[in-house]
Amino acid sequence: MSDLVPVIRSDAHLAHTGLIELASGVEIPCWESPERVLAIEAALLEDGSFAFDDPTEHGRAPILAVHDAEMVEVFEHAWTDALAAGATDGSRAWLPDTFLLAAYRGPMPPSELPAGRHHRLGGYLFDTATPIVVGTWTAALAAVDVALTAAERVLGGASLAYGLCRPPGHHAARGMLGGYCYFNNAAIVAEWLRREGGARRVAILDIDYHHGNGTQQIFWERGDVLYLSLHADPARAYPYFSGYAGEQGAGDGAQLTRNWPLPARTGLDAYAVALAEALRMIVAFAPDAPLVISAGFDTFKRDPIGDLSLRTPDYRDIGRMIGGLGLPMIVLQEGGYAIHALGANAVALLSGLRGT
Ligand code: SP5
Ligand code: ZN
Repeated sequence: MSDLVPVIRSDAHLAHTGLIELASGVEIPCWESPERVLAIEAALLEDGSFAFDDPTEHGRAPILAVHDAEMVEVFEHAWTDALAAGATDGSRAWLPDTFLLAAYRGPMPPSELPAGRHHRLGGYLFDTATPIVVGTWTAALAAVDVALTAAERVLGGASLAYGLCRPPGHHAARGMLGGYCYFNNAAIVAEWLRREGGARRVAILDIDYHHGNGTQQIFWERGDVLYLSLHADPARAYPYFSGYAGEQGAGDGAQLTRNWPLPARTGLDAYAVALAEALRMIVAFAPDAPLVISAGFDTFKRDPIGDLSLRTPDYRDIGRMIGGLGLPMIVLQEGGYAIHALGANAVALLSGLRGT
């Protein structure tokens, strides 16, 4: 218990910074910023219970096990194609102006595609908050390596490891980017635990404020991966189109997806009731792999884009509840935008998880 908790982090994310996002049609600074990770690193360092390490490279295979190969290729080349076409001078992030919805084609068969992969990107993005700049691809690759290296630490014997991923991942689906997410770090780890880690059953617990639509979609029909998410009710909160209680998986995955949509201003008491239900489902599922935790601190009372009411000490209680399962844990950073409190919230959650 006095062992230092491994924290895997990388500087690659520093070159991923999008400048602006659109909120209700208004241009505002991106909430998802490099300062988020810097704040968490500073607090963990100050706390002294953590051992920092850089990730090792895992290549593309673990990404392609989860994501559509064409999406990956379009994402990789969107920035350089935009530059080559003169569509950007490089000073601002690239965002497509046109999005290919399923309804675009109607009865028409698939046709030709635009030459530039920056335009093709409109076939893979579901919102306007996922900008591409020169450092985005490298940062997204590094976030996957951060997550997989954290997973390796746990398979190697650590009871808990923290992957300080940035960009986050849980909104990225098999063939779709969005919600500040490019590669689904948690889904990639879960799939990697199955394929490379010898696991037969993997559970993912998502405690970000937002529904992890990407993770849910990827494992919707999977009998070997349990996906549980506590989040703001999508009837009022992003991503709006998934995360309702009736969504419970299908086929082999029937009953292996479960959502707890929460009302505004939910505090620890009601949160803990939902969490206890989720933990009981994890026990019943009996994973034979480390628990994968998608951890967001946008559930914090003062988060600028959230409306739940968790306070800093609550994260320690939540951590204690989850840690009480006695499973090894891979914690992956998702959202959280109250920069002044992110560090304390991360320290509180991780301390609770390790039982202190
Ligand atoms: C990883 C993650 O947390 N992604 C979240 C993406 C949310 N993007 C859209 C947010 C819309 C926020 N509306 C805020 C109203 C604030 N008063
Ligand atoms: Zn979030």
